Amino acid sequence: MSENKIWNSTIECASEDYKKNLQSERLRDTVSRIYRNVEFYRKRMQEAGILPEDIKTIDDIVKLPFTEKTDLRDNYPFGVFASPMSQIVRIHASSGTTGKPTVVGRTAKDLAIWSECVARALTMCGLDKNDIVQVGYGYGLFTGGLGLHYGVEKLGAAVIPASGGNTKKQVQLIHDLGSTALACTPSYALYIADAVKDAGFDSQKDLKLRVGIFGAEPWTEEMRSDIQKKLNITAHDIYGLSEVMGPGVACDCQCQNGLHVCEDYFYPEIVNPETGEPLPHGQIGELVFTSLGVEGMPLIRYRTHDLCKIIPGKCSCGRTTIRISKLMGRCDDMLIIRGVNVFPSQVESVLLSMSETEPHYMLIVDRKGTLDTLTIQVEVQEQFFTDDMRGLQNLEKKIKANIESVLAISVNVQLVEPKSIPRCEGKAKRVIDNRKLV
Ligand code: DLL
Repeated sequence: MSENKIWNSTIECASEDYKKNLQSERLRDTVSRIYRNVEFYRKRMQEAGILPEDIKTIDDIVKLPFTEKTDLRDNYPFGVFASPMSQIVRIHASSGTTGKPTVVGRTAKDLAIWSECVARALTMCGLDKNDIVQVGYGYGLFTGGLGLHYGVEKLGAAVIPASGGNTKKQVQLIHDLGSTALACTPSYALYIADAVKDAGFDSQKDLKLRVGIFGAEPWTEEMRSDIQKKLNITAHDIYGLSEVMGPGVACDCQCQNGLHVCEDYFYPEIVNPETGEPLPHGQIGELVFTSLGVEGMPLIRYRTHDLCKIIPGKCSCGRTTIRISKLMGRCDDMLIIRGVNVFPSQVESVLLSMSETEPHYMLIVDRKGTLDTLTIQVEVQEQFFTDDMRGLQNLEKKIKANIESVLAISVNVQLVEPKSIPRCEGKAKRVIDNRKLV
């Protein structure tokens, strides 16, 4: 295993005592800041009968109430800001698929924290100031582009602010400018890998790419192997959410065994998604974050709705920061079909384990009478999509059997032509749930 450097070993390799003291001090400051400056939080704490003085150490965090995305929407746009507008220097917003967007505000200090966290992440990925990092995340209200951008500059590497889209141009830039790293969503990385092939390039011989920094959507280990093979790179997983900061809250190191959390700024907990009860390390549940040291919009016990577990034990890279497992999807991504829990990632794993299929798929859920049906559209590899109807029927049966054995419900499989499922330049859309329209 290659020896990657560590960006900030004082923090990333700190002892438990050091971390706990720092987290406790920052939690006390954060709680008194929001109590003073944010009416929403003051009311919430009063309702729960808690005063800032009740929070003495990080272990007291469980006394504090949760914050939900709906709380941010109810206080739209600036109601949970803890700094006056004169100190806010950046505003981002998440795409409001259901109604109003969620708006976040950052001070200059917050932006410095963000760049620090992304620089740590990029160092985990084995990058340094000699690298050329092409950022293919969208620039704009979405935090992906600008978040990565300033982290690359902080690292001292060269950033190519390509933004999302214009895929042919992305390939040309990777080739002509010798980009050594690509940051984008994993689904877009696959799209780019196809475009590299279509442009007649061999990723091993013609490109200098060696690292991928992929996140913003769930992806499986099988997808990671596929991208690594197709682009001849090491693919890293970067996690974050705009409400809490943006990309860089956590990232995996060369061990690719869990994502190290910047826990000096974002304290993670895992709770039972139904009851909110804290769960012990090693158990899967909903990830919850509390900001520590953030000024503009600190969040207290923010329910991410993302599912994962905390990985117990130390990582062999030398960092002592807590690790979360690869994200398993969102509580609200989970489809319940005829009473059975189904995650799109389960289908992705099956498709990637088969040589005839592509990892491009769409889950379509319908309700016929009282019965839910799940149809999975699957792209077949070019060489298998022939006029041989019998061959295609057999392949369809094989895919259906493989998926049914994993999901434990019956499904319809529809083979579709190569490249017919819409590609995404940002986050992929994998589910159409027509039941919601009924
Ligand atoms: O997606 C921030 C980001 C940008 C992260 C670029 C990584 C890279 P939002 O648009 O607010 O922010 O979406 C946050 O995306 O709650 C997860 O459900 C999902 N997500 C983000 N990273 C990962 C990941 C950005 N590595 C939501 N694996 C989160 C799985 C992820 N899901």
